[in-house]
Amino acid sequence: MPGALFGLFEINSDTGEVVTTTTLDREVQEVLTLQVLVRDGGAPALSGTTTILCTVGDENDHAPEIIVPRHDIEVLENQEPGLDTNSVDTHFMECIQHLVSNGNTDEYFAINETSGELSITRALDREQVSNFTLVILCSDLGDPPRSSMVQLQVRVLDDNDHSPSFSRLHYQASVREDAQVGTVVLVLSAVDKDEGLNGKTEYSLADEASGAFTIDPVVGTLRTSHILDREARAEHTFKAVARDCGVQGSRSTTVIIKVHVTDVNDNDPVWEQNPFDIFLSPQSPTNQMTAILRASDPDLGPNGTVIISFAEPQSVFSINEYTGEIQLQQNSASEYFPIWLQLKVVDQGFPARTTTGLLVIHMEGEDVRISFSQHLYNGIVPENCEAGECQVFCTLSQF
Ligand SMILES: [Ca+2]
Ligand SMILES: [Ca+2]
Ligand SMILES: [Ca+2]
Ligand SMILES: [Ca+2]
Repeated sequence: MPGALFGLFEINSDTGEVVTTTTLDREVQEVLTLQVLVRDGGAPALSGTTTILCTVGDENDHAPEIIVPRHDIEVLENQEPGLDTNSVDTHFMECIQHLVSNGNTDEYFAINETSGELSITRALDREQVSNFTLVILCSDLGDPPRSSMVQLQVRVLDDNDHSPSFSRLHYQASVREDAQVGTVVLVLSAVDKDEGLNGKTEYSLADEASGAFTIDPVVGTLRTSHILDREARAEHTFKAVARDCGVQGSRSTTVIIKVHVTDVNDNDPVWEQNPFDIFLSPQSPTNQMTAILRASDPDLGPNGTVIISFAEPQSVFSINEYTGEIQLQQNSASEYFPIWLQLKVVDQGFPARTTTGLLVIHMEGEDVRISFSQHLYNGIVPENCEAGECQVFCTLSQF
């Protein structure tokens, strides 16, 4: 009979079979009420009515709908497990089961099967895994079961849990003592695995009281900051510090640096005594040591090894070039005393440096007289010097 549901059903007028003419939706109307009229063929026709209650059976035709507050989640690393990271809030969640179906690297996450509450199973380590793409599967228990999926991006926020790490346990380097100011001695490198400022390293020096070295705070280049002097200090030991820029408390690492200053031949040999006087008597024996000349050189190795000799070859005296021993070689009766002999001492550096000296040999009973202590005096007088302003001193000796 005509009604609200007219058109949804039709009836076979011979057999009385009622069939649907369209698809029914339980979620629109669960119970349908039909009025059916039956009439015979007599005259007058007799009729009757009846009511059919048609219940639309449930079919699991809706997948669960998932609503999440946000798809991007941020979690700080090193947080204790049990702290909720987020809840997957669901709708139409009758008998819904939740499951992390994908992206759960190393099983860092767990989801409450019924409530959908997502949590971490242990502390996250950003330096190990910094991002997760979790796929959450929500299923109902219908027949057949239906499910929906949602994708969550989890970004692990950095905690400053790493100190800068130098590439070596300690550093050693050598630098020439005549290196120009600013010479690169070493380039330090420290790595900090953290992110952003937590991983940004700055370098500085500690216990470097001499001020001979500086370090570039950004790139770690260690340079000389003034002229070095091996003879004053042959080795410098100090520390370098790499500190991160963590805002919530920085972390640092210290490393020992040893810098060896290598020698340069920058010192002339020095006589222990100059001029050097020897006093002979007519009985002085030949071929025996009469005196020892000494000279030293503060440089290292060959640069500081000295060889002593006469400036000009001469026959009356000999000199051992290594020990400085002077010997009378022949009878000196015919000589005029005192005798002045130019000496030289040469180091073994390259190039070698030379210092001259004077040996004065006296004979017992020689005339006492006043003489200049040196044969040759060197003086430097600046140009444009006013008269009487510049002086050169010559010393006299009395014998
Ligand atoms: Ca750090
Ligand atoms: Ca970290
Ligand atoms: Ca020297
Ligand atoms: Ca030197």
